[in-house]
Amino acid sequence: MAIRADSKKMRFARRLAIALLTLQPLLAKAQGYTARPQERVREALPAAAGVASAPLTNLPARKRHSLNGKWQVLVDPYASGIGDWKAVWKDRTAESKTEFYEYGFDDTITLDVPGDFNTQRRDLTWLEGSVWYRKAFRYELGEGRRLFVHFGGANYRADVFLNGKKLGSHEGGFTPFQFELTDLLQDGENRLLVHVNNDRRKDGVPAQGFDWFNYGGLTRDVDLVETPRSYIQDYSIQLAPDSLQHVDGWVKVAGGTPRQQVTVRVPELKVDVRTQTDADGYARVRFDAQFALWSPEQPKLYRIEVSTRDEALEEDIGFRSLAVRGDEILLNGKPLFLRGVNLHEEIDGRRAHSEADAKRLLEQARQLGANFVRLAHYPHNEHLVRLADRMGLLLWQEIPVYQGIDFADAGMQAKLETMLAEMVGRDRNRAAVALWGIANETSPNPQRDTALSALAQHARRLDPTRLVSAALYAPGFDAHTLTVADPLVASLDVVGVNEYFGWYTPWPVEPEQAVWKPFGKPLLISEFGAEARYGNHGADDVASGWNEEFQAEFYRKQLRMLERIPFLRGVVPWVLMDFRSPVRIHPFQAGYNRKGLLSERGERKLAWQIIRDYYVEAKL
Ligand code: GCB
Repeated sequence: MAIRADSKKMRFARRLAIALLTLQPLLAKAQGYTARPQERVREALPAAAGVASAPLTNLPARKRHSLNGKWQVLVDPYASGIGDWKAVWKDRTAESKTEFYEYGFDDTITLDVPGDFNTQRRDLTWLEGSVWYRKAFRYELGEGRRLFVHFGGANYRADVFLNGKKLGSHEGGFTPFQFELTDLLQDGENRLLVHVNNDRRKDGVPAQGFDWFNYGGLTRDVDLVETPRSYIQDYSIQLAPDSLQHVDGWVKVAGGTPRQQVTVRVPELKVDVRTQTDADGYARVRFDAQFALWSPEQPKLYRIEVSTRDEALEEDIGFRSLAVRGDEILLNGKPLFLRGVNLHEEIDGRRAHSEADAKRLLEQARQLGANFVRLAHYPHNEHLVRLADRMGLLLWQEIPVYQGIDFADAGMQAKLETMLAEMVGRDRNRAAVALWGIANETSPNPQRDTALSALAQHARRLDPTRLVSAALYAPGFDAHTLTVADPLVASLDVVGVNEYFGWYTPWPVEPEQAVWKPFGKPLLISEFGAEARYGNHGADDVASGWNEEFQAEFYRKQLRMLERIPFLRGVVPWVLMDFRSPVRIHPFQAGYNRKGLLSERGERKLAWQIIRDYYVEAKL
């Protein structure tokens, strides 16, 4: 943290006072919230994309002070402290003899951040309600510097306060957000208070019914991030669509004047580009280079330097191209088959959150022979995505548009677009991310069709360099023919289909006889799977036995069908590991969805080998 001499601090305070006096008429208009609203951004040049809050990109390269660690907490199951009655957010202590407040923080109840609250204290296991988190910190901010508090994710809704003043709220459990603290910092101690609520909501994304554990709390890293007055907010340094050597990107500089000089360098390739910001703070970046292209076989990353007069950031970025040609997916111009696996962000019966967690999970995927991981059913933490970049694992990343979304809700479209922008904004420079998933198992109807086709367009505006997909419900059977009739197919680049023939749906014909009707686009089987409890053995044709033999046979049969689909471009078994789900109430399930190829402890079921052989030996 910056420690400054007092005289400098006083000069700064004086200047600030003068600035505040000048700004008074404007400030008087700002009611209630004193924090600066998030900068509104255009996500891509030159497209007229929507607007969204824009957390700083590339946190690892910034001057940061981590707020991870123990936070004091107050458990508030009925969210009684959020209104004016208890007003926990005012964070008061009694000062007169007659005063008292029905809340208080001390060090006897604390929780680790990052981490879900449900698994850290027994009494919080089933909590779907509110927890107040409090952290005190001191920060000496130098003259001309800015400070932000950045949250990697808080499930589901967060209201953030500093020293009793509201900074703002954020909805959505899996994407980053931030608030500026610059003008609100106090000398000495500052108190950050976060009200996190994980109620399942009818208008939520996901909505009220979902097949995973609703881990609540400050589940991801929290950082104070310091920047200069004018700072690099975000950038996209990516190959132009359909090009293997031309970069067409942009850098967004916030808080500065137009025509600022921006430099982008790739020292290894002797690239040195100088460009200028426009009136909106965007500088376009174009150059050609002979890249060693990123691929799962060769996940080459280049050190990129982005700088202005005030700031210099470095980041490792891979360059690769993704495209669709007819029903093929092309990586760097060559046809690609995705040997995938689905993954939940869970490990050791808790929400995964660290790089070490990510490493354990992705290593398992690699041992299976996968080159592709579908991050179900929400954006996973940034550590994992960055690691996938280095390991050479392609990713499908999706927003939690899961069964039961209320597309009729008036605020829904804006919510979906914001979530999508937050996900894309965080990971737009990650070579690993190949597909943006916009939905999983939503039933066609006019409202949903309109909403999701608009969302697909929004994804393309936000990021023209990746492919847009969604996981659709299983096709219908007519005699031997399977037809994917969902109108959303028209809006997607790659069509994901979840099918559970042989588990939820009986096989209407023998797998070899099933004929999939082509629809002119690449097909991924984005889910297929059956349950088995690890170590449980029995007949391979009795589903209710929950045994490994049944699960293995399920996959053998499935592969007999899948091998016969000419336009199949990838398979993604459901799921890598057993995961917690309160809707799984059979004694053999015991609160776990048991469709894992591995148990929750990483033990290999028989089905693991079936998929591994298919991936490794068949050399697809
Ligand atoms: C699905 C869902 C997934 C479930 C899975 C299951 O279709 O997309 O979230 O967990 O089926 O096991 O039922």
